[in-house]
Amino acid sequence: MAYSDDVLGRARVTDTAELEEYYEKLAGLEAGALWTIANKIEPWYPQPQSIPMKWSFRELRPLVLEALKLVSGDDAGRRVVALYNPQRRDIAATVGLLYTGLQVMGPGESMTAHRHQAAALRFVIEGTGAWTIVDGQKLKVGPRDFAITPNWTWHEHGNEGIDSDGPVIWQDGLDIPLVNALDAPFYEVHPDVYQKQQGPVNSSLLTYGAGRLRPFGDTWHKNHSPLLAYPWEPTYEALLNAAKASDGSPYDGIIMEYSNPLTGGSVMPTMSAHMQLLRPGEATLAHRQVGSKIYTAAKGSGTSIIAGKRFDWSEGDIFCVPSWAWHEHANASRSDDACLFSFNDFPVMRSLGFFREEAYPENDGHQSVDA
Ligand code: GTQ
Repeated sequence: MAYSDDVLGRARVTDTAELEEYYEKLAGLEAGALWTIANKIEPWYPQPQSIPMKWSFRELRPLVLEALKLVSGDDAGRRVVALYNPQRRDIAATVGLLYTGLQVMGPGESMTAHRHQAAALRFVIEGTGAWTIVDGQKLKVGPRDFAITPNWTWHEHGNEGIDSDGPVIWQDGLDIPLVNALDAPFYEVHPDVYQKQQGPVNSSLLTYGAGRLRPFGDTWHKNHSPLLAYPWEPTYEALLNAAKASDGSPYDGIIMEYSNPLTGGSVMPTMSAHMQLLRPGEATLAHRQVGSKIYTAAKGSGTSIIAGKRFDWSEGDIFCVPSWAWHEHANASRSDDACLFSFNDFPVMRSLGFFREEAYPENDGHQSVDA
């Protein structure tokens, strides 16, 4: 594949004084000559404005906790420290059209109910008292649990711990920048401020949590998973079991997608999430995909090389991989496993026919690292 623009079929007009004058006349009519921007707006391959980044949990944590003293949950709406990619601050994106942030809730706190067009997911980083009510269903979530708030579902959350339990910090992942890029956002506050809890706690887990078994004659018809919470213990167990049976992926180690138990597909139509296990000493090969990914170091420590840049991570750190960026991961420990949680916009790419995946072709599948 030739990437030179100096070929037939690419714009290669040399501007002259006469053309400049012509462009000005077009600009005066809010129009323009396509050939001046054609190669920019139709690049050969994805050119994300987002760059690979890592946010250190050790550095962010004290600032996240400081927000507890500075703003009340009610005034802030959600007390969240958002993570921005430098060129994407204006659209509040962490990478591509995905957003993430660290939300903190003190013991006994609860936030009011609302719903929005954007879909949300949660990954609990620390604290034991977290709960959320999603469309009437109360879910309790602990460290490394994953939960979803599908788009336009009523949701509110809080921390029912007592003072000695300490605050909860969980990671929010939303497709806000995507929804806004499509000019499709809506938002509503709940007419009763708080929802009424319906049914027992974790009822979706009680109903749909058995994996291979599904309720016979079930009439669930929504476009998101009926299972709203995915606890850590069975997730980790599934990874350990799979590691006994297979070598997993050369690019991702042992990797599982949190799936809709009825369809086997992604949990929500715009975002999917994974948990992956890197065995002691494991280093994966590099690959790239169309789609943006946000990772959280869930367990252990390691290093990822993203677009030739090295990022060391340990528990709680968050890092991102822009679309079409080469990336590979390594577990830093020779004795302990490491786990990475991640979420992505692959369901969007797949449903639009945009998804592609490629293995790094040179150097035995590993990138050279920038000095
Ligand atoms: O919990 O609904 O981090 O609406 C940002 C926007 C969380 C939420 C965020 C939100 C939420």
